[in-house]
Amino acid sequence: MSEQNQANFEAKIEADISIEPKDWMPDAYRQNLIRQIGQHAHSEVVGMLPEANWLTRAPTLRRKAILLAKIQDEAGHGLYLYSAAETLGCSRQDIYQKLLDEKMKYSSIFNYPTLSWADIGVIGWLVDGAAIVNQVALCRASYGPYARAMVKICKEESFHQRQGYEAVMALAEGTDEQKAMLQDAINRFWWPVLTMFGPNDSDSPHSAQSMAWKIKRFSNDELRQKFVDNTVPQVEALGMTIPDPDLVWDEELGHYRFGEIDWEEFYQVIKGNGICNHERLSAKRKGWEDGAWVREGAMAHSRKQKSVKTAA
Ligand code: FAQ
Repeated sequence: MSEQNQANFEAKIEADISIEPKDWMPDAYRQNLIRQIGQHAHSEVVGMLPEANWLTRAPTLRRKAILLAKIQDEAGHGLYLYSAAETLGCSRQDIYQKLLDEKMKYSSIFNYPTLSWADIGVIGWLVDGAAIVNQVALCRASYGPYARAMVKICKEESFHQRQGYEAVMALAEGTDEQKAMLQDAINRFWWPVLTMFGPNDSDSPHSAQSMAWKIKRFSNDELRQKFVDNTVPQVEALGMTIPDPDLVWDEELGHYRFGEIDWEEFYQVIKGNGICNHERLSAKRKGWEDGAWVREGAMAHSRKQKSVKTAA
């Protein structure tokens, strides 16, 4: 039976037929998805914090309304992804607790501070921009609920990316101080954004299996290269520069070649030693504790609804 199950599963993967929650799947496939989707969900909700830092200081009411809506969208992405993870049999509370206990990761990028208003435009443009490059590929992930969640998320992320670019365009066309503020934000975010795609393929323990299972359709390095190729012309169009002296267009390759990423910094950040790791997790722990009464109220309401239904 188990051999037959394995063979059916492999045949579906081979034929690009999505795996659905009630289908048989190898436990390692299930656990790998819980890991990736869970970390992805955590990234969405931790990612709300750096942007929230500027909500009360947005330069105009219009910018504030846009930022508020964007942050709300990220919460929604977290919800879709926690729901997708739950279809694999894990509990949302359990994986969220693992985030709070530092047993599950979230994207390294959100451990960098947002020091100026330009950082908010740069997050929309570059961070959401990198997220889309990665996530468009995930719309074809072999696990149905993950792939379907990604379709809606990608639509919203691409709107976020455009609003980010519109915000940085305003700075690029502004005063010398605004231009300098934008350049400084690009200088600080460029390298950390490149690490969003994960370690180089040769150092990525999960990639080979995830690609064989068609969870990942492209490798970390392939997606990183795609992002660089897409983004360099956008930086140039703004009249800004990229903080990489080794960046060069390679006519033969048809790609930009870029300098060495500081992987030591990346591993320090994902180990918990980044600039804002402590602050981000403290904020999430406080949110969890402060929100206890809401959860209790919601559970009491749902218990009451059930008992009314049973009585009727
Ligand atoms: N940060 O073997 P691999 C967003 C970990 S959403 C932290 O290559 P994999 C939207 C990795 O988990 C951004 N950890 O792993 C937004 C693994 O650790 P583990 C999030 C990282 O899974 C915008 C270990 O290193 N997007 O930004 C990172 O095959 C604005 C070995 O790595 C997603 O999560 C990292 N950068 O490939 C929200 C997309 N990179 O589990 C708010 C879905 C690697 O063994 C505001 N995820 N690690 O302890 C993926 O596509 C993949 O999980 C990768 C990593 C590509 C991130």
